[in-house]
Amino acid sequence: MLFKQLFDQETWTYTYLIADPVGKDAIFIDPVNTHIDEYIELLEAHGLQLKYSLETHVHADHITASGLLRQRLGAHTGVSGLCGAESADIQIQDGDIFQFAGNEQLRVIATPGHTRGSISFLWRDRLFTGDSLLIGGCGRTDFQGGDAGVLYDSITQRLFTLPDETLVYPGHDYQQRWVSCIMQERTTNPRLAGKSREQFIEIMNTLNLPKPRLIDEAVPANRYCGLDENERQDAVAHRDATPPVRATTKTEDLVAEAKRHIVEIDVAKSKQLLEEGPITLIDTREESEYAQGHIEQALLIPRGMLEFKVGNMPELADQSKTVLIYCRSGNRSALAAQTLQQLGYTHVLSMAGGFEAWKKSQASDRTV
Ligand SMILES: N[C@@H](CCC(=O)N[C@@H](CS)C(=O)NCC(=O)O)C(=O)O
Ligand SMILES: [Fe+2]
Repeated sequence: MLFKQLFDQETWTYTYLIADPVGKDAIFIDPVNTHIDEYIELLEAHGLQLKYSLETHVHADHITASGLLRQRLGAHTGVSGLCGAESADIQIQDGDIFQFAGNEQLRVIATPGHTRGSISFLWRDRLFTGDSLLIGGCGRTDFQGGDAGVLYDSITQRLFTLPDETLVYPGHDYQQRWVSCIMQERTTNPRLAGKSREQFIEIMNTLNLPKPRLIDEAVPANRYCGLDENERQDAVAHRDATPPVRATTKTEDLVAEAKRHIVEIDVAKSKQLLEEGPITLIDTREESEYAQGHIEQALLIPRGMLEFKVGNMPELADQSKTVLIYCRSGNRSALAAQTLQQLGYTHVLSMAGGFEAWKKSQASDRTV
């Protein structure tokens, strides 16, 4: 097998290539968009066929190359179903197994904590931890649904229980270290070795790190596999044309599942509530859609920005205030409503039929 650890100097990110030089199947883990040409050259040099481009999480510090690899090479993109990146081909779940190169298996271990959707991948004796476990450290837990207690549980219960000799390949290293192993991290990682859950939480909650430089750009873009707004339409078209590669959750299933957990109201009821107030109205479409027309008092929070913006908006400070969300047709808003509920909002509503239905009802109001 061919295994390469690649490094992005700008963001200190490691990208991994695992490939079969005979059967030609290849997988990328955490590719960085600025290296797309280099990746293609590398694959071509070995005559490889890129089967999957997978993410350990929605990154905050760099933009992924997954969307470009899908566009250029037809690779299937995969990211955790808990990341809100519905344009990815595969919504990865804990325990999933990616079969490649005959009998090779890449196993998914959910390791939430750095972000809600963080996962690690295990291939043979090699563990790709993303930012869940770094060499002598771990990812921060102060954004994207991060939680220090949850990260402690992920690391101690899911990763430190793997065989001692398992090699740890992190998502970053800021001191030019390349690889570690489970025993080394379990016994010497200063944040974890001999530390209780409470001590770990205390350490993580007092890090006071500055925001990653690219966070405002990277998080929304990575929700769309790193593609910009103009490229996203193609991405969706590609997704729909992609035959299911494995029995994992597709976007339609996620929407149906969300709708089982949230409350939908029709346009007439929405109008009534808006008249009665007080209520926060959110438009969760993209900026370009909002610019072409929106409901007057709606706040724009594109779906990809939701978790990220929620903490900074005074209109959303009170989690018990009613929030009504709409999108174009009612699907994205259902997912967004479920996300807000998971974040602790208690009165969240999604407008069935979305802005399309709203416009129709305005038109019929006028003809009455
Ligand atoms: N200086 C870097 C910081 C990036 C950063 O905060 N990285 C996250 C991972 S997305 C982290 O957890 N870093 C751990 C640390 O800095 O100890 C930047 O601006 O991009
Ligand atoms: Fe990260």
